[in-house]
Amino acid sequence: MILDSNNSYKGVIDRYKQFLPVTGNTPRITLLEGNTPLIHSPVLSEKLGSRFDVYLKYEGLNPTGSFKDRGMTVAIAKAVEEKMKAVICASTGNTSASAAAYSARAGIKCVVVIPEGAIALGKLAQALIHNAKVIAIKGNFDCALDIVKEIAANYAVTLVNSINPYRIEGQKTASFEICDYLKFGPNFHLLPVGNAGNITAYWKGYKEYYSRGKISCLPQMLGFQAKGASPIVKGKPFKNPETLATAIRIGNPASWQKAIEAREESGGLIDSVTDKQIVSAYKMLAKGEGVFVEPASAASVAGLIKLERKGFFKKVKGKKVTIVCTLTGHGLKDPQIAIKNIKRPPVVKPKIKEVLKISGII
Ligand code: AN7
Repeated sequence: MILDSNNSYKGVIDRYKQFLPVTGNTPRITLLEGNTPLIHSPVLSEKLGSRFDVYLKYEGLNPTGSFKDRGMTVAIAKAVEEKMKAVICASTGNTSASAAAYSARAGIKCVVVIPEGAIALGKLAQALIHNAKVIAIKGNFDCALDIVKEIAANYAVTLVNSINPYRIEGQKTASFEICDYLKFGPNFHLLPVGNAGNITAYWKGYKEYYSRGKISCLPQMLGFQAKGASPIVKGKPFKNPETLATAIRIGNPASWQKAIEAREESGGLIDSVTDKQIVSAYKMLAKGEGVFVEPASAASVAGLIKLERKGFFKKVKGKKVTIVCTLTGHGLKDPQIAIKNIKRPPVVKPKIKEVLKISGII
């Protein structure tokens, strides 16, 4: 925890103001987002071998349970500074939850357009309880994004999807935190890719720290799409993207070109992982590391395991190799997926003997 002289943490705008497009006039609309833990992963580090240290950047611990809050605090603060009274976004869920919460905090109107039936329950609940105007369309995320872009271009409402540059500015603070914590830049950074805003933001953050001399090595950016929604990997938009990781069910990413730039400039890659690989990593994180994430978030770890199996890391030089996987959202966002992947608990008579018999204690 980073504290100021009053022993209080004040959120990402305050902590990284010299790197952000904010002034003294920018309102601090914050829920104390950021400052998330970088958790060492013994299981994954061991899997890769003694030269490797794998860390998990657990973004599920942000106020609304996803990394979106870092960008939203800046986007909403700027909208308020610019005297806007309403914001709008399309969303696969987390953007809407974050936009709704920060709009409630700012006292402005929030409109969200979502693909009907394709949003995890927890996220929908968040948007609704924060009093956003939630509109479901009979279409997918890409279609919803087209609609809100058009509305924002013609009416007095600010678009808060990651096309909004303030979103990217806020989200780059995750890279800063990682470097500040490690005291150097990691060698590899893995993360899920949906609309490709986050990979754009992380890469921008790393480059800024590098150019200011805060780190002396830039990571290779390794992004992972779900196989059924992998337009960047395939080199063409997907008309009907499909994956159980609904957060990244996106067929035509807005920051496509920026993701390609991050890949090329960093010497990294963008690959895909199957739903099966995602679920396997999702369960492994929960069971092996005690870290509960939503399925889309597990794409980074699924990607790590896929690359490890292909021998990718064996070819990496260096005595010490540091790898960071971003876990973008909390597991409680999507309780239905969790329930689908576990055995229902047994029901027994309320007797000590009965409980002991199946408890595994004796
Ligand atoms: C948990 O909420 O696009 O590549 O509308 O919720 O920056 O899009 C969410 C994306 C990864 C992908 N993990 O990030 C939305 C939305 C989680 C996410 C992504 C999302 P980007």
